[in-house]
Amino acid sequence: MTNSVDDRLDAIFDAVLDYEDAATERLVREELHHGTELPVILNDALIAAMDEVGELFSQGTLFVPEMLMAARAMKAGLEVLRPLLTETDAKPVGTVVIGTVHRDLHDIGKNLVGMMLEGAGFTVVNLGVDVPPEAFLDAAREHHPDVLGMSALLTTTMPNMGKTVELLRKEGWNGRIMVGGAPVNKEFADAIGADGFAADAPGAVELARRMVEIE
Ligand code: B1M
Repeated sequence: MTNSVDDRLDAIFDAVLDYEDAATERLVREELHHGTELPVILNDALIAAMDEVGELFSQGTLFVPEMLMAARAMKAGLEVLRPLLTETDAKPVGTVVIGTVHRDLHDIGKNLVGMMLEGAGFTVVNLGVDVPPEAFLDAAREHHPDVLGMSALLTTTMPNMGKTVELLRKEGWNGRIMVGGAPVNKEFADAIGADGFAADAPGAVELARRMVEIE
């Protein structure tokens, strides 16, 4: 008997919540072989599992070590999808420097944004996590990106986006600045003087494309 696609997506969701790296990786691989669309696996299983983890953390039924283990399982699944997300025959369209802001260690969403940008033909320089404003400035000077992207997942680290924009502009860097991450919104982006906000990875690709076109 073959399980339905919903059952199989539930199994991936459960594997992340059971912190099973190997099972998550295997089930995602099998799901691709079943022909399930990549965004469905991503949104309905992997990201849905991380949302559930966040919910359980808020309720106090799951703690930081578990959150970390779930993130590791999610990353194992994401690695299976990486080649499909990054493969492209598009001509190079521009360069994006991307990083998670100072004092913030969340990188799953930022990495996903990076992968999708690569898939859309952008050259991506990924600075990692906990990136201080000065390091963004150094990277802007070194790589001359068309777009500089910042990610923040904590309300306490969002102000570091503003500090980075301030430093970049004070030092005369005039490229486009894009921000994103769960607590960030358009009003915040406008308030700190960023050029744009994207709510998710496909939105970030669309925004980066627009930013390159209007340069
Ligand atoms: Co953290 N954490 N965490 N955590 N964590 C959240 C963010 C939280 C919402 C959980 C909760 O309370 N429900 C909460 C933040 C509350 C707040 O400030 N509003 C929280 C907290 C409190 C903390 C700690 C402070 C906990 C503690 O120590 N007491 C601590 C802080 C550490 C630090 O950063 N200094 C902490 C630690 C961690 C781990 C390290 C254990 C781990 C991260 C591991 C890793 O990333 N390598 C972790 C995790 C996994 C989460 C949750 C559960 C999942 C995040 C995630 O990966 N989501 C998260 C709860 C949640 O988000 N539901 C939570 C999946 C990912 C695909 O989505 O990152 O939103 P997301 O990215 C999306 C969009 O936001 C957007 O596109 C992506 C794809 O669609 N996007 C961009 C992201 N960046 C973008 C950039 C762009 C454009 C779009 O342009 C440049």
